[in-house]
Amino acid sequence: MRKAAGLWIVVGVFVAGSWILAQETPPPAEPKSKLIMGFENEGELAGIEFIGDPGREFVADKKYVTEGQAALKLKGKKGTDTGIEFPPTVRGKCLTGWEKYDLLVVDVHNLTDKDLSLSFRLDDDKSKDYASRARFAKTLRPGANAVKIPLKGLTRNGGGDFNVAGLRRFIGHFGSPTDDFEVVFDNMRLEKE
Ligand SMILES: [Ca+2]
Repeated sequence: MRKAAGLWIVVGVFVAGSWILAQETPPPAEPKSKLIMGFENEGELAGIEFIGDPGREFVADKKYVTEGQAALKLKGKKGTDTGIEFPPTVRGKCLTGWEKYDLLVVDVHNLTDKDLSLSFRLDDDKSKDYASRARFAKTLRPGANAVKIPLKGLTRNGGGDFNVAGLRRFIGHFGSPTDDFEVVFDNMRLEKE
């Protein structure tokens, strides 16, 4: 009887030791993907500015929703610069920690039957003019597009490294569209390759 009790004590110590070791394993690394904006409702868009006063509505159609329950449809006018601006005032909410990731990715569904040109402007803590900002442009084919902006090795328009850790402003816009257009945005996220 005493022998059996001793065995259980040994087993107990072993289990407890394993548990303690398990608790000491390092915390998991940064997740592979981090949501920046899910375009779910007006509350989530608080502080975000819209360039060109586009018509906008939330849509729940599964064809366009790639995250959560909703996506944001923007309706732009011919010849009117139209876009979404993440101003410096939202920095703590949306624009921090980007330097830990390789890509900014956003799903954009182009509802027209023509290509659309989507440009991005990024300002860091040293940006004062066009040369000291960064720019990235992407052609959207009709239908679904996953737009990817590389964050590693991003350079200023006038040369020199862009400081992603100091990101202050982020703008995605359609400059001088040749026709009225509609696009749906969803699942703006940071990703590791
Ligand atoms: Ca969503």
